[in-house]
Amino acid sequence: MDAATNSETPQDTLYEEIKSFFDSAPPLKDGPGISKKLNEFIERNSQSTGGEGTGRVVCVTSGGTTVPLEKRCVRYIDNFSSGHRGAASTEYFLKAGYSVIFLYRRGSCQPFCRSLPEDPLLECFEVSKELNIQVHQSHSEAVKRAIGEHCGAVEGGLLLKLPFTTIFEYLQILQLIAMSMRNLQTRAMFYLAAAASDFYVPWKSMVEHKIQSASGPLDMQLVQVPKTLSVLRNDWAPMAFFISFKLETDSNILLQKADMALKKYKMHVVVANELSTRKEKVVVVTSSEKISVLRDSTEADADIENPLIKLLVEKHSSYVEDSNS
Ligand code: 9Z3
Repeated sequence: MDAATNSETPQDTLYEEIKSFFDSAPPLKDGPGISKKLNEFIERNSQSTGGEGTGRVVCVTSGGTTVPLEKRCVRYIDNFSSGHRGAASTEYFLKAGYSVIFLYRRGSCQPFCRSLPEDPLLECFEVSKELNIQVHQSHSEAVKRAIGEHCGAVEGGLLLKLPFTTIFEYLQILQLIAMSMRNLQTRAMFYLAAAASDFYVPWKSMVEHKIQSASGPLDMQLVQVPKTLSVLRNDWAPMAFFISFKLETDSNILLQKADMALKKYKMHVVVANELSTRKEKVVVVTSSEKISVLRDSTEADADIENPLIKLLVEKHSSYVEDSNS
């Protein structure tokens, strides 16, 4: 071992792992086009016009990342996330006056579509005898509202939607978003609800073609995805307000793990949720308190993201005020 290796800190090792992850990742399709959209979006939305949320931009990540097993990908590892949390939260952030960059898994739940049936095109529309297409009476209010609110947000320039599929695309786009949001300083927020893979197959050690089953049992090693949250927080957007999520299936370790994440990654808030109850209850963990947020179970249509986003907007406001004083 030489002297340089001996003096390497865990931080140096992390930077090397992250550099190697990005260097070996397949090039992002249309990176310059995405950066252009981001810069225009931030330019348009960074002026504060007085209201509480205005001039603030939140990056909401949503849905699960895939881990390809082959370069010409036939098979991949995936996870359960539906993207419901991210889509619903986006709607409430928009209502609170924020502009939203919605970084979502292709095909996952979309803002303003939650009240529509699973296959809106086939279930909401009907073809008349004269071959005109019209909205089915029973869905007309929901369709009008969804289209109206969605168009209002996208055409009004308040919602920018960027899709990803793989863990590579997710982290590459997240880096571009963070860079574009730097000048917003404390008015930038990251709300990291996506379920990002912990393990992956590095691109350089990935086979080109479909893995053959005739070769017997599959024996492959996955390596850990470098802890990008740490560089996102400390280097890419050091002034932003950070909210990450901690998901567990064992409720006995959930709060302890959320506390650990809060300290390790210097998050401002960690939202702790358990898989089976995630739509009913979450715990908002900060360095000074743990607040349970519950869905209003007396109302059939109520969702937990409504009170959750109200609370998080308050926390962000205090953060902005404290850093101004
Ligand atoms: C979450 O915990 C989200 O709340 C859910 C939402 C993914 C559970 P759905 O998309 O579910 O509405 O179906 N997201 C973060 C999950 C995660 O992977 N967190 C990492 C961890 O727990 C830390 S970044 O270790």
